[in-house]
Amino acid sequence: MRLLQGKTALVTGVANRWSIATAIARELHAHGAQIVLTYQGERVKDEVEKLALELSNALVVPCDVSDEASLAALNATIAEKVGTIDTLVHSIAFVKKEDLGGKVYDTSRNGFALALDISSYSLIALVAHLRPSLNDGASIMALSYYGATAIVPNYNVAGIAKAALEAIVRYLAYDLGERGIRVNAISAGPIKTASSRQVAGFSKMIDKVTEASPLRRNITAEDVGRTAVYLASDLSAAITADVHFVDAGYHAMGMSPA
Ligand code: 0WD
Repeated sequence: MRLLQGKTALVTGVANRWSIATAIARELHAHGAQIVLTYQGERVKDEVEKLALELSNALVVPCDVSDEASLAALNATIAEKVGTIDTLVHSIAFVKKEDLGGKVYDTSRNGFALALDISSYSLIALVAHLRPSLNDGASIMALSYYGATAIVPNYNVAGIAKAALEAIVRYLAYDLGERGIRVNAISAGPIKTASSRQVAGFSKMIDKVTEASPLRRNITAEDVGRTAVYLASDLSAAITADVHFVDAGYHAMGMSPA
């Protein structure tokens, strides 16, 4: 069944083939969605264009979420080239490497502001600019992590930024609910990507989930992609303001097995 036939999905955050956004774009496309990809800068443009070719020549648009002019230009390009969108995927985060380890009390004011700006405020900024291009009944989703609500050593300011992101998801869900627009977070288990490798001790986190989760396995980016299909589709029409865990159940464990 092509759940997303006739829908258009804008997917941010593709940096390379390991990006979670890459798997999400592939799964949305496999279920019939027309895809629009954004890329942050020239550094990743080639990789994103390569992916676009695989996805029925997806439209590729530059977008740096820290730049208001870039966000305004994205909305103008959407309006001109595809009209409106039904799905918006926020798969963006940035934290300085020195803030992904050590002590939270050593986080600089500037490092904190940068992390919250790119990883959290960016969802508000995207919605503010793309609001005219979002169809009523659209679905918005943002990628989060368990470190938003529980202590995950070394995740530090990234966890604080995810806590803000999850709160933003709830408030946007309220604001946009009057148009039937849904806003949810996917809280994904640990997946090896360019960003996650920056977290000190990251591979141990994967081992931990594999050993201690109810399903006794870790998750893949494809697991996240398929959840994104569900959240983008009408199957999840009554689900909003939610944080949906795709972590093999790890978040529900109160204690590791002996
Ligand atoms: O274990 C993981 N990998 C998890 C990731 C577990 C749970 C959640 N997540 C989240 C991340 O925090 C992020 O929100 O998933 C999202 C995607 O992360 P990813 O796929 O793990 O990482 P990556 O492939 O690096 O994509 C993140 C991208 C950036 O990549 P690079 O590597 O170039 O920093 O976010 C984008 C950029 O493409 N990005 C921006 N996009 C627009 N404007 C900006 C910006 N200013 N800054 C970063």
